Amino acid sequence: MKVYQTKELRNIALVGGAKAGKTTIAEAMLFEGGVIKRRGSVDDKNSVSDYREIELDRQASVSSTVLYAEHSGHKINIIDAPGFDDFIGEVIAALKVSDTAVMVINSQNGVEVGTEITWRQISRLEKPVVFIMNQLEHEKANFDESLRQLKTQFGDKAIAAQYPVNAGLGFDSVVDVLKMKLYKFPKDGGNPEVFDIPENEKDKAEEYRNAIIEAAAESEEALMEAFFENGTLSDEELSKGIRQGIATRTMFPIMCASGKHNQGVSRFLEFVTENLPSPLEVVPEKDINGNEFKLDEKSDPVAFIFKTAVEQHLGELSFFRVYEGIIQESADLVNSDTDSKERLSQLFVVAGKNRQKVDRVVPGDIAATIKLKDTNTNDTLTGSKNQGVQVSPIIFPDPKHRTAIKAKNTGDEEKLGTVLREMNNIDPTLLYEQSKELRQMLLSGQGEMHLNVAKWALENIHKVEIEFIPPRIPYRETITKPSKATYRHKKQSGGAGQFGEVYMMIEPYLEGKPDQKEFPVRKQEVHDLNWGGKLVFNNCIVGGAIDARFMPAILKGIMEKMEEGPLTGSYARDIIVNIYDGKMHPVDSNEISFKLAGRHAFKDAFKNAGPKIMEPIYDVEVMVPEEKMGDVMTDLQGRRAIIMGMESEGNYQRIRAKVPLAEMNRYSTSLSSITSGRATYGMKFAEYQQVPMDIQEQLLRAYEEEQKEDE
Ligand SMILES: Nc1nc2c(ncn2[C@@H]2O[C@H](COP(=O)(O)OP(=O)(O)O)[C@@H](O)[C@H]2O)c(=O)[nH]1
Ligand SMILES: [Mg+2]
Repeated sequence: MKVYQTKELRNIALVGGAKAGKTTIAEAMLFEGGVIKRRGSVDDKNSVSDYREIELDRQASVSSTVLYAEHSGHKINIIDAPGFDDFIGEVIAALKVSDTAVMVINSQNGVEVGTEITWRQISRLEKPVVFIMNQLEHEKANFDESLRQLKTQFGDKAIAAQYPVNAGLGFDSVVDVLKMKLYKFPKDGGNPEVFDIPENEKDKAEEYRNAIIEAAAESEEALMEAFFENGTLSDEELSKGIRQGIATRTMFPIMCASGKHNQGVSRFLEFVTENLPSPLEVVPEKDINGNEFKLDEKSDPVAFIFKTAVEQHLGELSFFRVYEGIIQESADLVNSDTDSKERLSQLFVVAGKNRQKVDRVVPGDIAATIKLKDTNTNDTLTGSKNQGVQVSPIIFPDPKHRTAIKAKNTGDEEKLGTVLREMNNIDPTLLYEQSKELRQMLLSGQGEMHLNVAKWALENIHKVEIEFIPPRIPYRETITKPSKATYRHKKQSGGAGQFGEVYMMIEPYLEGKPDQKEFPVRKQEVHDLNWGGKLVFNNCIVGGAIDARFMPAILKGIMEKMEEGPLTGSYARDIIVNIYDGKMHPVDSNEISFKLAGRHAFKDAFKNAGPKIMEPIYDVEVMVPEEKMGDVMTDLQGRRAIIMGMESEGNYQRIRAKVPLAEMNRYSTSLSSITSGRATYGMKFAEYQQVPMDIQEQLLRAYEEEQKEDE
C-alpha cells in the first residue's frame, strides 16, 4: 500500500443512533474506496465491519471496527462505532483518535436517543462534526423534518450542503450546493451522473448555497470581509471556509445518502478528501501535561493505543494512532505507563478482519500491531527520547449497571476470573471484582445489554456457563447508645483449662467526642477500619485485673465480631470499646480465652446498644428530556430518593438525588423503559445512613432465615 503523508489522511468516526446505517455506509465506503470488490450487508451477515460472531448473532455492532478507504490520493481511516448507549466506551475511544465525527442520521426518524447521547460525547471532546442524512430512499424518509430537528437540537450550525430532490421511494437525486450541481445516482450505486441544476430547483439551491456561504464566511475574519465586499465567496474561498468551519466547529454540514443502495457515498468520500480537516488542521491532541503534539515526522515516535481486540488465530491486536514521528516495522518502543519495552514486529492497516502489512506509519495515521507483551488500551508507546510522555487518556464512563456473577459449575470459578480479566483488557468499561465483603463476584458495565453481550461471549467463546444474580448490599452495623456487658469464658475438661473474664462498655463513636468519664482511659488505640469508620479501643483496667498482654487478644475477638456484625453479618463501624474490668486465673488464662471473652462480651453489649443497620447512599445524577421529568421523579421517589436539585440544560433536566443503593438494582433498565432510552445517569457512593426501621426489621428477619438455612 502507498504510504500517505499526514496531510493526505482523514480520520473519521462513524457515530450516531443504532440502526441509522453506519455499518452499511462503512461497507459502501470500502467498496467505493477500492478496499473490497463486493459490497456485503448487515442483513446478509457479510459486512466487513460487523464480522464478529456476536455481531452476526445480534445483527448490530457491539464494538468499533477500524477500517479504511482510499480516494483520490487520500487514505481515509474510518472507525465504525456501535450505536447503543451500552457501548459508549467504544464510541468515546473512536472519537478520541478521529479528527471528525460523522454523525449518521436515519432520515425516517430524525434526531434519536443515540444521536443525542453521542452528541454529548462529541461536544465534550469538542470534535468537528458532519452529518449524513441516510436512508433517503426509504418510503418514510423525511428530509425536511429531520433537518428541522437537527437545527432545533444542534442549532443553525447544522447546515445542508446537499438536499434530496426526490426523497422516499424512487430516490435517486440530490442537489449539491457546494458544487452547484445535481447528482443522479444509478439504481444500485456507483458513480453518479452530474447535471446542471434544473430550472425548478434553482431558487431553492441558491437559498441553500447562500446559507452555507454565509456560514463558511463566519469561520474567518478575512472571509467575512470578502463576503461583505462581494456579497458572496468564490469557490476557492468557500472551500477554505468550509474546511475551517468544520475544523473549528462553526458549522456542521449535512450530506445525503442511501447507504443501502450505495447512493451518495462516493460523493461523500470526495467531500471527505476536499472538505474535512486533515490531522494537521484540527485542535492538536495533548499529553497529560498539556503539551501539544505537532505530528512532526522527524520527531521521536509517540503512539497511543486506543483499542485492543482479540482476533482468532492471531491473538491480541493493538490499534494505535501516531502523534509524533514515524513508526517503522520492528520499532523498539517503551510503554510510558508500564516502562515495559515493546517491539512492534509487524504493522498492519486493518479493514475489519482483513489486514495488510505496511512497513511504516506516519503521524496522524492509524494502524495496528500484534503481540505486545504488557500494553493495554490507553497506554502510550514512545521512542527513547520521548520516554515517559503520555497521551492524555480516554476517559471511560463509570459503570452504570452492576450484577453479581457466578459460574454454574463451581469448577469454572477460577477460569471465570481469568477470562473476565482478559475481557476487561479489551473493554475497559466492563469491570469485575471479587468482593470479599459481599462474598460475590461482581460484574459491572454500561447497561443490561452490555452485560448480556459479555455473558454471550463467556458462554459461546470462552465456554464458561454463568448466571447473573442480584448483588448483595454492603450494609454496615453500628450502635446508637452506650451499653455494658460482661462475659466469662471458662472451660475445665481434663488437662489445661481455659479462663478469661471481660467487663466492657461500648458507646457510639463520634468525631471529636471526649472520652467517657466513668472509667478513666489509660491507653487508647484508634483503628481506621478497612471498610470505613473507626474502632476506638480503650484500656481502662486498674489494679492489673487483666494483664496488658491479654489486651491484643481481646481486641482480636472484638474485631472478628466487627467483621461479621451481630445483626446481619455485615461490617460494624464507629464504635468505642472500653475494657474496664475483668478476671484472670493464675494457670488457666490464655489468649484464646480472652479472645473468646472479648468476642462474646462485645456481641452482648452490641445487642443492647440500640444497634442500627446502615446502608450505602449514592449520589445519582439523571439527565432526562424535559417531558419525561415527571415520570422519572415519581420513579425516583418510589426508590426512597431525596431530590437534591434540578437544573435545565437545553431540552434536558439534570436531576441530582441521594438514593439508597438497595433501591438502584436494575435502574438502568427501568430508566430506559420509562424514557424510551432517552435518559442517561451516573452514580457515585456518597455516605452511609441508617436504614428506616421497617427495612431494618426485614433485614434482621432475612438474616435469621439465612442463618437457619446454613445450620
Ligand atoms: N432502507 C434503508 N435501509 C438501510 C440503509 N442503511 C442501512 N439500512 C438498514 O438498516 C439496518 C441497520 O443498518 P446498520 O448499517 O447495521 O446500522 P448501524 O447500527 O448504524 O450500523 C440494516 O437492516 C440495514 O440494511 C438505507 O440507506 N436505507
Ligand atoms: Mg453498526
